[in-house]
Amino acid sequence: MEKTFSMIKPDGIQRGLVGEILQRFEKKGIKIAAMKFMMISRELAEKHYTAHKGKVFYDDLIRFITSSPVLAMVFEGEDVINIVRKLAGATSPEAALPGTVRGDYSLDVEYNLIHASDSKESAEREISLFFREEEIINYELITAKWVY
Ligand code: RTP
Ligand code: MG
Repeated sequence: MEKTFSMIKPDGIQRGLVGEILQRFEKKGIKIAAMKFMMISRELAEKHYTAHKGKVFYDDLIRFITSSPVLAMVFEGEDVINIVRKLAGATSPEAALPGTVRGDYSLDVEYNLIHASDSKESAEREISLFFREEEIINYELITAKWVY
């Protein structure tokens, strides 16, 4: 089973979309392995978005992600990295398809509600940035045998 890092961004919290977004992942059958409601420090934001340092949107992105709480999460499942990216939707609002979180609820390339790791390497890096090992819960999801 694969793990991925995902996060409901400040706009998702402020717009009251936490339940709506989480429900999509739960209904899909994806297992929640960890969850933390938190403020992101500037230091953590810079580490998380290090790949974007120097881009025109970088300063705005750091300001946005540290402006209000986020819900950081670890999801677990088969091919879950790709699947969570698909459910999140494309970055730009005109490309994000209906049925995805961004396609259904976002009109902005920056305020796009959700983050999802884009590769196995990113997932491992981001999980370890946000969670200590003991915060990732290893348990049996009894519905799993009906999902897989
Ligand atoms: P994420 O990392 O948050 O899952 O989003 P992503 O892979 O779809 O997009 P990425 O290229 O990694 O960009 C990270 C986040 O930066 C903001 N952004 N703003 N103003 C802009 O042109 C712009 N481009 C990207 C978005 O919040 C994006 O999710
Ligand atoms: Mg990204």
